[in-house]
Amino acid sequence: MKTNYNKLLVAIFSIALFLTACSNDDDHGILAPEVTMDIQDQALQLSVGDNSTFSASNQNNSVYTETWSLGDSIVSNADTYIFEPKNSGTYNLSYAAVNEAGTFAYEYTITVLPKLRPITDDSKAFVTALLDFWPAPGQFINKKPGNLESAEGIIGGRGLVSLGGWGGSVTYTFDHTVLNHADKNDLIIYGNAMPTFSEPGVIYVMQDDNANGLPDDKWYEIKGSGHDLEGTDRAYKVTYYRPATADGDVPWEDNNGNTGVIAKNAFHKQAYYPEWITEDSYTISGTLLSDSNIDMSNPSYITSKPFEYGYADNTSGGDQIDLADAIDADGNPVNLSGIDFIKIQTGVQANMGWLGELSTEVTGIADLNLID
Ligand SMILES: [Ca+2]
Ligand SMILES: [Ca+2]
Ligand SMILES: [Ca+2]
Ligand SMILES: [Ca+2]
Repeated sequence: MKTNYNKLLVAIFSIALFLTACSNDDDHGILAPEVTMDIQDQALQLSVGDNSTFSASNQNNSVYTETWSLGDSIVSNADTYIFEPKNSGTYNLSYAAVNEAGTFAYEYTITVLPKLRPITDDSKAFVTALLDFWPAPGQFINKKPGNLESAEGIIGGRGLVSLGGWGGSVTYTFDHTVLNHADKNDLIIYGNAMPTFSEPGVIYVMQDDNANGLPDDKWYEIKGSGHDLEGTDRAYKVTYYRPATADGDVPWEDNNGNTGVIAKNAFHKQAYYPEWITEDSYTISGTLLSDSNIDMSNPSYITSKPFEYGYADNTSGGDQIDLADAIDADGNPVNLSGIDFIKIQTGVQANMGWLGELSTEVTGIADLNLID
């Protein structure tokens, strides 16, 4: 009897010990994270230049590891994170508090809008500053209308600048953000095209997405009607070489191995290779447009019919451009609220005999909605 009683005591003690061990294994005294977020709204909107402070508060003195992630990147392991977006876009910010006993998680979707420069009573319709003039060689280069003075001549109004052969470009800014109005054209680019003589220039636009006033953001091409034509190539490159003498033709080679020259003609005797470029060659990249509209079958009456829409120096009277036609590098449409910078680049590569090389001219660039 005594023995049985001792066995029972041992059994009871063992069970008690087992239960104690079990309960210790269960939590070690650990509490699952109980957290509240000071910003509860999970869909937020900010503008570039704004910042927002996110905080998580521990509600039960539990001990845990905290992680703030922006997309796939961990951005903080503290209880607070200051979000200062440098670019517009949609951001996913997530917070997690984790320990052995559990996880607390919270997610935000933050829409960051670009900072638009407003139109004021003083805003000018026409571009207000030249940012870059980088022509290709050509018959008008190194004199009017193909010099720096010509490029500056369309600031604030009308003038005339020629960009030289394929790839030559000029870049300007406005004193305000040119808005992309829904279902409306937004820009007008004046040139000197005639009904049977267009010299289409590709148009690129940029939003000052990081709001620093510099054109260091992304260029988007305006998709014109020549985009899908045979011969259009969005990854084209040409290298121009300084000729041995100033009166020589300017040789070029493209990234497909083709070679040619910007040929001298009798009307323009100056050097065609830009004199201010100190290197003996330079390479330009951009979009090459199809030359299928050019008809040289009658050498004394060479014609270059316009594309339907979407280019500079294309139709007489000025080319209206819809910012809704902007596409990214992959050809996908982009939804721009407005643009701050514009670049125009000679788009067709053609030697038109006695007329010389095809070269885009620009005589004015304006916000269509500020033109009376
Ligand atoms: Ca528009
Ligand atoms: Ca910028
Ligand atoms: Ca021209
Ligand atoms: Ca022209």
